[in-house]
This record gives sequence, structure tokens and C-alpha cells, in this order.
Amino acid sequence: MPSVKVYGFSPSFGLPDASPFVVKVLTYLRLAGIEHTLLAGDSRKAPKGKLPYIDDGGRTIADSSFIIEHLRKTYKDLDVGLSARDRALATAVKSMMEEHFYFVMLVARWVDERGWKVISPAFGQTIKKSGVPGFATPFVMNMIRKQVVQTAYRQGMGRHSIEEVEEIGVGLIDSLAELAGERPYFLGSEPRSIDASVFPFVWSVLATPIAGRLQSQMKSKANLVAYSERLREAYFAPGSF
Ligand SMILES: N[C@@H](CCC(=O)N[C@@H](CS)C(=O)NCC(=O)O)C(=O)O
Repeated sequence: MPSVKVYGFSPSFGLPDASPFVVKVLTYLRLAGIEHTLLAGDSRKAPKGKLPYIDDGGRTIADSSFIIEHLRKTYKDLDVGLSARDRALATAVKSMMEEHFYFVMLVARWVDERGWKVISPAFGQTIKKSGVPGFATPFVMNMIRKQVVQTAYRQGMGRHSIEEVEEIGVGLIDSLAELAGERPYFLGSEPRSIDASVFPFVWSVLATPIAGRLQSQMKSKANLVAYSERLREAYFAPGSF
């Protein structure tokens, strides 16, 4: 069976990729035991202008959710046997993390100066690796930062103060911790596709050393820290990515 090629950005802060959506696809592949290779992509050349996308035996699929749908149909469906209620809960939590918490993270990383100070060196390396000459790197970085800040503003999260965004993030972390409970995986004793939408966000916040309330709140949730550690050790052992 050919290996699924995953196109992402680049590793950062001990994470296999800076984007939680790339880590989401890698998580599903690993939970399901599907052979894959992670490659450096270029979002400008990606089918939907965003990463990740995959190449599976010549078939290109963009967007982490469509990718996982393809993997479920073609290789292994981790959600077989889930109750209708758990499926509904998974759908709600997936939206909460990917469409709401993601924008909290976006502001924390790109808008908040404390976040930018932490992520910009790693981001600069990614820009250099993509072939941008050294002298132009700061210019390109600032241009992309402006675009991301504008995206956050247009989406709405970027219109709030940093304190307000942190307040929203803390509320979401509290809810996630309450819903996760003490189960080995988010919905019980087996890995399900929802783990691919929860684990990357928890791991990213814990691993990226941005001063602020998001990381301290995540660290205060022993169950989420243990969940993240468990999945990281089982599926992303050092040297495995
Ligand atoms: N809905 C997409 C979201 C992916 C996404 O937002 N990717 C961002 C990085 S986290 C990206 O590629 N941004 C590059 C750009 O917008 O130019 C998915 O689930 O794959």
C-alpha cells in the first residue's frame, strides 16, 4: 500500500507541525495505523490555498476534515460503533475546537505581541526554507502577519481585546476539561476521530511557551495534560516524526 503524503508547514516547539490542522491529520493517520509521510508544503500552491492537503496515490485532497473523511472511507473508520449521542457530541466539540478555539490560538500567536515574540523565529525559519532569500524574510514575515491579523479581524475574534480573547479561551478550556473527564481517549477507551480534533489543540497550547492565561489554564487541567501526554507518548514518540 503506498504511503499517504501529507503536506504541512514544518515542525515547531517539539510538535510535528506548527498547524494544529496538520497535526490533526497526522493524529488520525497514527490512531488508525495508516502509513504516511510528512512533507513540507506551500500553502500558495495548495488546492484551497491552505495546508494541510494530502496526496494519496495521485489523488489530492485538501482540508483536514475532507482528508479524514477520505481516510475513514478508504482505510479505517475509527468511529464505527459510536452512539448517535457520542457522534453529536463529537461534531459539537470538533466545531468548538476548530472554528472557535482555533481563532483564540490565532490571536494568541499572531496578534498578541507575547505570542508573536515566541512564534516569529520558528516562522522565520519556515519562510527561509520555502526559498525566500534571507534579506526579504522580515518583509515577508510582516506581510503574512498583517494578513493573519486581518483574517482574525474579519472573522471577529481579532476585534476583541487580548484580555477578552483570553477570557473566551479559558472558558473553552474549562468546557473541554469538563467534557474530557478521566477517560483514556476523549470518548472512552478507544481512539475516535474526535481525538484528532482535540489532542492537537491541547498539545499545541501546552508545547508553545507563550506567556498568558491560555497555557496556564491548560496546565491547570490535570486531565487534559495527562490526556495529551498519553497520546503523545503512544503515537508521537520522539524520533517518530
Ligand atoms: N479548514 C482547514 C483549515 C486549515 C488552515 O486554516 N490552515 C492554515 C494554517 S493553520 C493555513 O494553511 N493558512 C495559510 C494561509 O491561509 O495562507 C482544514 O481543516 O484543513
